[in-house]
Amino acid sequence: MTISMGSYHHNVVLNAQAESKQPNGDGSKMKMYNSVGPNPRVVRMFLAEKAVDLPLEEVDIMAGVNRQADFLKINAAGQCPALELDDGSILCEITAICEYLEDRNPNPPLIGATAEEKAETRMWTRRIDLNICEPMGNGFRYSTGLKMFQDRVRCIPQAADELKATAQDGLRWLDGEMAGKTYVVGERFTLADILLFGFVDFFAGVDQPIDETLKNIHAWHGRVQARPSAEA
Ligand SMILES: N[C@@H](CCC(=O)N[C@@H](CS)C(=O)NCC(=O)O)C(=O)O
Repeated sequence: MTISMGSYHHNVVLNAQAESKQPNGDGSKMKMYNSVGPNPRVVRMFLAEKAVDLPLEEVDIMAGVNRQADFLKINAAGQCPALELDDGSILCEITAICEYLEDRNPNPPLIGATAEEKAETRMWTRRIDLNICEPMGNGFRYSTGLKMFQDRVRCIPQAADELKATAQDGLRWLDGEMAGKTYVVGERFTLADILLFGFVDFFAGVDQPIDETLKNIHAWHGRVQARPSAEA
């Protein structure tokens, strides 16, 4: 693929405890268009948990390269990450990418090993995405991130505070649901944890700290932060 975006290549951090493997068998040409921000990190963490070694090509989203014609040919939505498959086709949207990676690399299961486990993980992932990640991300775009996003997407600055409060409502509800659990679905570490961690960890460092009264979320955050994949 001939795109010019001042990019360079490096490989995702691996889970040191697991044996490194290629995503798609020997000779795979799969790679991921990567950037700063919570969305690519979710996929990098997912890969690290599975000890899958994948080349990353950096895209400078701060400079808006992702919104220019060359990158729009890769992802028409103009966002990162994007996964390029062996046949050159492109897969976008982080939960869809993780689903694909799980299908290609079932172990360790991060979505589930049975129909019931998979459905449970998808249920929590969807709740977290809709009730926490989306309002959190838009709350940021419409306030702290306004300068970066105002010429890229429709921004609604007057909604920012309410969106941030909505995300906090979602976190408070989840905090209650997490009582007595190690991870979001119980004892299994899953995509739901990785998604939540990617967003909460990023936005806590920007403009949406985790309320100190959310003890279960804080304890969970510490457990996930301690996993080697959190370095991805
Ligand atoms: N729904 C998308 C969201 C992707 C997204 O918002 N990525 C951010 C980086 S964390 C991005 O590309 N931001 C730059 C922009 O939107 O211009 C997904 O699931 O992959």
